[in-house]
Amino acid sequence: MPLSSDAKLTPALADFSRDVRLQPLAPLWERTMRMMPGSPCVPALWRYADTRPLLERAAALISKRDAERRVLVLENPALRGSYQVTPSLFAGLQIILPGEIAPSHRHTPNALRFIVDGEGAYTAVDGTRLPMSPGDFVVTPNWAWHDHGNLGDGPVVWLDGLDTPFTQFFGAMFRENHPQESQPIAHDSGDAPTPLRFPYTRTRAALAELARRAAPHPAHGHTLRYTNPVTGGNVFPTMAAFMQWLPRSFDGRSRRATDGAIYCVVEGSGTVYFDDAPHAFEAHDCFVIPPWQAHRFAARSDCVLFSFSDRAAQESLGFWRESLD
Ligand code: 1HN
Repeated sequence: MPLSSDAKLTPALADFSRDVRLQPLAPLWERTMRMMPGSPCVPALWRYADTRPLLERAAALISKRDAERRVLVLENPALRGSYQVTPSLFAGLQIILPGEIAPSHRHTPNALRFIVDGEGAYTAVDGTRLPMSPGDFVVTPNWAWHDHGNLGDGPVVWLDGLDTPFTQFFGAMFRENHPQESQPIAHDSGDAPTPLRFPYTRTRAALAELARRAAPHPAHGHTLRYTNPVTGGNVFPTMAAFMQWLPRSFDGRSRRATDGAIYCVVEGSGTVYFDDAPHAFEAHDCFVIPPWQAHRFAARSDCVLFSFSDRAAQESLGFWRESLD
């Protein structure tokens, strides 16, 4: 029983502690939990070379109708059984085959999709059909009806990011099915601008423009944050999303930040070091950088990296901090 002061564990104090705990009370001075940054979750990397064959097996074995959403959850190795990639976020890889429909529903968690591989899928969000191509980023705000389909001729894989742990934390998890499998479509966005869809062609052009105008940041290269075009703020109240470019041969400084982030490699290959442990990455690989985990990037070729994190929530709560080591 550690004591934070000079107090000695006398028989009287032990008696007192026992009496206190007979009621729903605890003496704060006996706590063992230290107040320090970081979380129980650990770094991890999921190679597409490993996840793609498993997604294909899932597609062969489980119908979209049975699964509702055919998702392999990126579960943090230190949080097995939780369906969480960090203590505040969910991430998963979803596969949809040609002709399949993922039926319409809505829920209180916010969701994002980042398209990894394959052409021809769409997601419908609150009456708008949004086409999805690799590198596109799509926003599904909380309580918006959403269903997915694949009008192409091959499988499509995307990364789902949700703030379900927030909703669970608050005891505010609600979901319901739409009466129809696919919600009625009022607009087909096609390539028209919508605040819900960020096409890769535009993001990539903006990154190239940024790289022409400014020197790379010593730790994170050239970074863009996705913003809501109406508010100018983050795309969700909880989650922030980013696209970053590491120039070829980039050798970044070590950094840590309090947001836990999930990365998806869009283009290129390189290495992320967690403390000093190297994890090589290729296009379509995903990895998680836990809160307050020291990490640095090295790029073998030009690398484009998508990421999302709980930084939006942390910033609005006044919690977010970053340090260059
Ligand atoms: C969900 O609704 C989707 O709509 C994907 O595609 C993943 C993970 C947890 C809860 C709901 C989707 C999800 C999810």
